[in-house]
Amino acid sequence: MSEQLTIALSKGRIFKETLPLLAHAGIEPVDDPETSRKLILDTNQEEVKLVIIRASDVPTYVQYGAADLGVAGKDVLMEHGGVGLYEPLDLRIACCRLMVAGHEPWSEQAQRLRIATKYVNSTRRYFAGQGLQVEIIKLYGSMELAPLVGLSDLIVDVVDTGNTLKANGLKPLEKITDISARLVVNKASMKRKHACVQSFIDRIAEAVRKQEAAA
Ligand code: PRT
Ligand code: MG
Repeated sequence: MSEQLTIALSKGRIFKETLPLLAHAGIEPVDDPETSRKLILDTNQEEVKLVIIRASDVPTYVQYGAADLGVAGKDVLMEHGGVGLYEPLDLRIACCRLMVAGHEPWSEQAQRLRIATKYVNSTRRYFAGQGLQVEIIKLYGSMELAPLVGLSDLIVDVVDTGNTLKANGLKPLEKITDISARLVVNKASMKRKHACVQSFIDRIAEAVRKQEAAA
């Protein structure tokens, strides 16, 4: 690899679960983003840098070419819309489900449902597909609180173990879709740095296959 490659990642589960895949591709960060305040991390490969940003900002950085590649949840990508991005690889990490949750199943005769979520586009699309016009209340976090305080009838959020729903007296009601993290690539980088980007994708794909085989 000789070309400069910038990879956008978010802290937390995406970073943790992407590390072994990067390691398989021979890339190891020099700093730990959980303890370092640096937003650009060097790696053992001089030409590879990691930029550490909010999960929901990853598609935007890659779309505008501020990063050549990135790792983002399918939930985030569905909201972003995928403009300017290729999505060549399902990394099969950070798996969860996008779900409708609430106290009780909703009935058809209920008045216009109020749904709290940060996934406004996916929520509108899903309920429109059910022939339901709903009122969507955009939140940025702690969606589980909304039905408890009467802000909404339902929520749409990602669920892993379901423990957070349970702890707040909510039930998973309907699965909208399965979610996992995807590798995304800036369309211009895919052309301009083709050999380098393709070789990175191939090595990560092999790492995913090995990880799957070992699971
Ligand atoms: O935290 P920040 O606002 O910066 O962004 P973020 O919350 O989107 O980032 P992060 O790191 O929490 O999640 C990154 C990606 O991981 C998401 O976009 C999903 O694709 C994926 N993922 C996988 C999850 C979960 N599992 C998950 N459980 N994202 C969030 N959660 C939340 C869930 O909503 C619940 O509130 O974690 C909580 C615990 O889940 P349970 O069901 O195990 O209790
Ligand atoms: Mg979070």
